[in-house]
Amino acid sequence: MHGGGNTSPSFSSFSSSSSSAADRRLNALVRHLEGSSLNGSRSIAASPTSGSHGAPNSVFDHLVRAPEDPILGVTVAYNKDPSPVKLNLGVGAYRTEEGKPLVLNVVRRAEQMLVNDSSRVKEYLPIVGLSDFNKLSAKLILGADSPAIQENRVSTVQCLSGTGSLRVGAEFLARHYHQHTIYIPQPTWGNHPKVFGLAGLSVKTYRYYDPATRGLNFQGLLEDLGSAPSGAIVLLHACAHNPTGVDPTIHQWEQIRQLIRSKALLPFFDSAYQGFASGNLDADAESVRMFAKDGGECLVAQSYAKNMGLYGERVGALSIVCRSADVASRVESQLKLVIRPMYSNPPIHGASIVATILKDRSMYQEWTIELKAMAERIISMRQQLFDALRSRGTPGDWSHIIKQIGMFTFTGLNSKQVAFMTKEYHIYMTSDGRISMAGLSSRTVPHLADAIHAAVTRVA
Ligand code: KET
Repeated sequence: MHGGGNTSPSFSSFSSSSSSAADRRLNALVRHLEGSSLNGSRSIAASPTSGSHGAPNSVFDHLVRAPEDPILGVTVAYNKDPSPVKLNLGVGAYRTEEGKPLVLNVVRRAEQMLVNDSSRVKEYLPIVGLSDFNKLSAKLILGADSPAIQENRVSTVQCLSGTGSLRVGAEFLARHYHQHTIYIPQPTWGNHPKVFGLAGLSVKTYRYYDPATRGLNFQGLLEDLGSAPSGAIVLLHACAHNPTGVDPTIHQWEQIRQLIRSKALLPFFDSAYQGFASGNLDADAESVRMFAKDGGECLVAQSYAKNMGLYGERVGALSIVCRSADVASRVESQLKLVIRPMYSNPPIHGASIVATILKDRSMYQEWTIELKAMAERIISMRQQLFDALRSRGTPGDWSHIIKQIGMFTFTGLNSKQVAFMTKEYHIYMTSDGRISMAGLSSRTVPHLADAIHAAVTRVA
């Protein structure tokens, strides 16, 4: 137990990393690896002297091939398929109507400005990253008028996109927060349990999605968070829940907030899709802002992968909203100790692009217009797919396609139907039936609708 036995969720006292934290981390790692061994990613060590196929012995001879990642592995399989009609609806990455990746005009413009500025150098950034980027990122998610920002109660560090921000936040909590249980929604983004488990947190789930209604299981959510131990960490998707596309209403968010605060749970927001749910950056940040405004503490991991199309630049931020400026500055000092031995300091290019755009009024404006266009194209794909299934008379109620929001539709197709669609129609998607609407276009909707129709009529 850290924090001098303090059981309230506050960061007011710290101890340096102790052996018990290290033990927990190691145990979590072992548990994770053992769990994976069921899928064949770990095997019993073979005798180092027993060579096979006449090749010299390797100290890695005992390794079996690990399975591909459930999401990124879909792209690997897609790339191997020679079919001209193949369609990748696996990873959540935006494509144009022509099926091409999109670099936003405003991003090109910012990059051009950066390249033309010969005063720019390639020195290391500070451990916490680019200062302008951090301030602007906090403002983007918490709002320009955020009291927490005005009172200097927010500590923000630049991290390696959303994933890196979650991991740094998780490592920080495992070292310095008194509760090590994190509740994640069921289902959630497949990487969440691994990120938190490997950081040394103990992962539990709360009910979130109701397959019967294809909507939110609000009662189940309230019950599960209501029976969570005081102080437990709660992972919340800020908007555009992945994979379900189901978000609480504002009224439901308010009830969740009250429950979380009344039980002194610690909210950890994952904001990977700000602007993608509604097309409006402020509306999509409303859930986070409700929590930041009430004076309580929370963590927020932000990603610019989707909303600025900066996937491969790995640019994101972790903000920790604290009770006081003094706590926030101590939090930051400890975040530096998490980051320095992990990757020392973050890369400069992506964060410079973001800062250039966020600090210039006209570039910011241009970004919001391009972002809205992406969100609207996704929304129009929902309507087109829904209409296409209706016109085919595909059995079932497909209204969830137009009700869900964000990048994904959680179709309700089972893993056999998904496998059938991949085999017969060369359509690639995750086995849980999630499709990335951002990978679809008017040209490919009929092919997808044919495949779904065949799957639900021919495969149980
Ligand atoms: N959180 C959520 C909810 C999320 O869907 C993703 C990415 C991330 C964080 C991390 O994104 P980053 O690129 O680290 O900023 N999701 C898509 C890509 C992936 O799996 O890596 C996806 O679900 O397809």
